[in-house]
Amino acid sequence: MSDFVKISRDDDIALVTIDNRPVNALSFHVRGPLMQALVSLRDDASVAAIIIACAGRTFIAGADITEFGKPVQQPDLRALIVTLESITKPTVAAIHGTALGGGLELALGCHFRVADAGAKLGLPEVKLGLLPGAGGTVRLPRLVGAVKALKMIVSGTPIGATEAHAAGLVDAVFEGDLATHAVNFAREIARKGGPFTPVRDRNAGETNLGAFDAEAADLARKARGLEAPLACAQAVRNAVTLTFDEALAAERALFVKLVASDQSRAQRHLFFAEREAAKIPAKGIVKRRIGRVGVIGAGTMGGGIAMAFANGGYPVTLLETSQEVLDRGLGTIEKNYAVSVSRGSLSEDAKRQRLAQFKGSTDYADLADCDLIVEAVFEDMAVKKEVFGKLDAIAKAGAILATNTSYLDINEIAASISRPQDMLGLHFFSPANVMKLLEIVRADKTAPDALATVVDMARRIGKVAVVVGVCHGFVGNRMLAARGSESEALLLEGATPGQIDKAFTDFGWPMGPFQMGDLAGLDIGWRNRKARGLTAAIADTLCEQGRFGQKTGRGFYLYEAGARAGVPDPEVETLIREKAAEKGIKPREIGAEEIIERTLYPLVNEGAKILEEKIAARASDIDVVWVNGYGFPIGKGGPMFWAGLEGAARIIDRLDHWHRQTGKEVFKPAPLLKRMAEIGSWETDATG
Ligand code: T1G
Repeated sequence: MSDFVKISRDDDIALVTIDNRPVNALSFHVRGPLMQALVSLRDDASVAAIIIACAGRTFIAGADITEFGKPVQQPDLRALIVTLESITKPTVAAIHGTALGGGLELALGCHFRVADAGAKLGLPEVKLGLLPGAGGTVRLPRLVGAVKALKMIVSGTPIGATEAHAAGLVDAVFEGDLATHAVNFAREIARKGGPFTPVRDRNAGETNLGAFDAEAADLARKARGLEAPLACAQAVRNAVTLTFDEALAAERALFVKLVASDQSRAQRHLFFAEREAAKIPAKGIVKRRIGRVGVIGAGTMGGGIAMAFANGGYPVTLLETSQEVLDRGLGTIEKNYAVSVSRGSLSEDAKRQRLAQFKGSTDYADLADCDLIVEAVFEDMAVKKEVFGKLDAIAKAGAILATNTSYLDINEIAASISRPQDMLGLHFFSPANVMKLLEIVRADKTAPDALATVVDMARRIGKVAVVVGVCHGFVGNRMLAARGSESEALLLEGATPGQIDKAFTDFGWPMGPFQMGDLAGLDIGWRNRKARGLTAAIADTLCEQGRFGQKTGRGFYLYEAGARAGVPDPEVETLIREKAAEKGIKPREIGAEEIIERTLYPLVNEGAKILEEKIAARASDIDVVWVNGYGFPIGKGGPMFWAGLEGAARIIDRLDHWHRQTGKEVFKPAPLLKRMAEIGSWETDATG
């Protein structure tokens, strides 16, 4: 056999074990030996049943994503499943960990599936801009029905073993030694005798196509320009309206189209980019232990951060200046968990467990046993320095001291304490208990072990971590400022908030900049501008009128009776026209293309500058920031990946045009952007 596929026997039961760590992906070097094993066991009369299992922490997690876009090496996964289904003796997949994508599709080629109680099963290909390409869209409906299959495949969300058993996807669920249970299960099945019906020959049952199509239409509305969800729905519909072979052929055609698409390349880029972002030099570094976490500030950010840590299993000491403010903060946290319980996303028991993680205090001394302390106090340098002065006095040796500042100079704060090596930034995004992105800000003197410790911690609390350097706004907010630098000019020159927002939503953003401003609160930007002596004629006037957005019922849009979606406000449009007239600007028609050029091209350009300054280590890190922190459309892979799709030369040409028109620095093409146009890569060092 091979190092990757081994056969063992328990008398007449054959156990095929795949061992391709870390996730048993069905790489080429697995598929060949697996095919040989299946053929030999199929033809071996002494074998009564065949079990397919995996070594290590999980069953097969899918096809090998690194092989996409390269010539397919035979046998491919589909050929393996055809061979598997030609076997008349009983075949059983023994699933632990996560059976995903091609892994679950292989299991669907078996007559039976048994699972460890903690196992998860899913077809997440849609998250890679694909659909299950080895029969998953045709076989899964035959076990769980068309609508359940539709939901599983279009969402890409795995289900647990118990749910899978109830749905008919697995035939038995076991606790304990799965291999032994699987052998006993297989022996019993073989004893009872066949024939054993392959999944392909089973019936998907009655499908109410009206209900199916309604469900598919609802899912399509959420696709926001992504092709894969629509293809998934079509493939599942084919499974219950065409013959098996016709549906399989149609699935293949859809897969071939998707795998070559820019959207799938973008989403596969993001899959690896997120994992790459968490890789920092760790050789010889011993991470510090984080037992208890202290959070200073129980407001919106502090409360959300405290919840993020409690959700990740850390005990939290939450500190506020007074009992009244502390109680209010803890009350909000309890309310947030209660909402999750009412929505069914959290059990009562889990809510109790998480609340039990919290200890409230108004005394800094109570933070003395914390291994990590995060402050989320008012964004003011003097206030931050006062807080860190107190922490410097009471925190235990080796405790990591983190600031949640979104743009203040962390090096300046670090210079004010005796232990700058223990200091760094943890820039959470609001709501901190929900948003995936965590910018980990490495200050000049941050110790490598402190950095490695918090990168590891980020994974435990379910965050997507990106290590960034110190500058105003780090990566995300600095680029956001560049993206928004022309917003007022576009309004004054004739574009309405609705037209600008529509250009963004048509591009694939969940919402445009004015909708986002109204949602977050226009007063936040107003406060930032005042702190930095900046002005914005229209936005400042709106704030002076108390129009802060949704929370005041009026911002750039009007929100009737607390509606979430705003409607255009004639008063705002009059204000814009008045301000334009004051500046002698004659309004004109502004198209979506110009809006994108004057917002997203500066965004890319600022990213190039950030790379030049080594504030971000990789272009893909910037993509991870923007997709996970700001809703950049995943089908475009993030601003830096999208620049490759758009064409760096075109971006430079248009930036030059707007630079000539406006003289603004944000339009001056960065040298690295010009290099990207020449070599087609963002690599900043000579090694490329
Ligand atoms: N192919 C190649 N490498 C993979 C991989 C895969 N399918 N899955 C993970 N890796 C690498 C990953 O890059 C990382 O590498 C290491 O394994 C550990 O991963 C035909 C077309 C299984 C839930 O989409 O969701 O089948 O950084 O850090 O957090 O229809 O990995 O160590 O060098 O994520 O414990 C469908 C993708 C493929 C599942 C484990 N399957 N993987 O999470 O570890 S397409 C998927 C995951 C397909 C068929 C279609 C997760 C995980 P490195 P990790 P983890």
